[in-house]
Amino acid sequence: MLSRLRLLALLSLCAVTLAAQPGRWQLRQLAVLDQFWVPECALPVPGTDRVFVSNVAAAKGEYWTDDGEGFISVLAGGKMQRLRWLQSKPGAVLDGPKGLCLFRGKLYFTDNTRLLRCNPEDGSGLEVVADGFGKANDLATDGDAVWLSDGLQSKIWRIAEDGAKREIPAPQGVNGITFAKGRMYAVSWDLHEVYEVYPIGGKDPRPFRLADHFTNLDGIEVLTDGTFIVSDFMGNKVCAITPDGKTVYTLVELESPADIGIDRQTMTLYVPQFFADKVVLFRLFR
Ligand SMILES: [Ca+2]
Ligand SMILES: [Ca+2]
Repeated sequence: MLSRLRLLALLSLCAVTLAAQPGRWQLRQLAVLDQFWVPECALPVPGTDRVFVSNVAAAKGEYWTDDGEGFISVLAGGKMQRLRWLQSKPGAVLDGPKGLCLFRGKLYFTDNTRLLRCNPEDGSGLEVVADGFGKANDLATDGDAVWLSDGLQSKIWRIAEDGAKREIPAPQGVNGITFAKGRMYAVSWDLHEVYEVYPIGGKDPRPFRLADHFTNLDGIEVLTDGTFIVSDFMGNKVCAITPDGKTVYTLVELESPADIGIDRQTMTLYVPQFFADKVVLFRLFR
């Protein structure tokens, strides 16, 4: 019996050693936070230990319904600080908060067909920036404007501070979007592919040709070294893509990972688990 256990331990050690290839990023789980209600997106606030988490707060299949239920949580120091930091109330209704972004001192978030913003300190001054989207999903900023993906209309919009909109070519079923070193990237849910897209416009998205690796992509972030981190929601995994865009490797398998966020100072990866009502914290290392 003992020798069998020893053999098993040895085998699992071998598996870990084989998985850890030099130069590749790995994850170590730090914590699992619960209490959320259909969490979609985690946004670490640069230079602080605060993290915003959007909660769609919906019954099964009602994730895009204007149900008057939705809230934003705040984590601090890797723990829940306030579950319902911003919650829906008469006159300031939230229906299904999803993508989050900080831009010029305001917290922006998508909410079904709308783009909203408020004061990131206390949630005050909630207002509608733009409306009329199909399924407003992720947000990102290049420092000049807020960019929004619409998965239903398969569009990416640039939205200025005053709400003025401009559209650029986007892949069908566009979901996560992000900026890195002056370039813009997007993932498609429907086509399970990663793309470079062009903020200037006039140029079609350039696919990475990695669609065989994924099922339905949700979030995308880029590390300083150029490594892409993507969440495959229906594929139940978070993967890394080498900076050359050619090689995919799995970092962790977990249920329904949605729109991931990274604290680049501590290299903490936040993974909202949409169907599990949890957010898992990992340390990225290599
Ligand atoms: Ca809701
Ligand atoms: Ca995102």
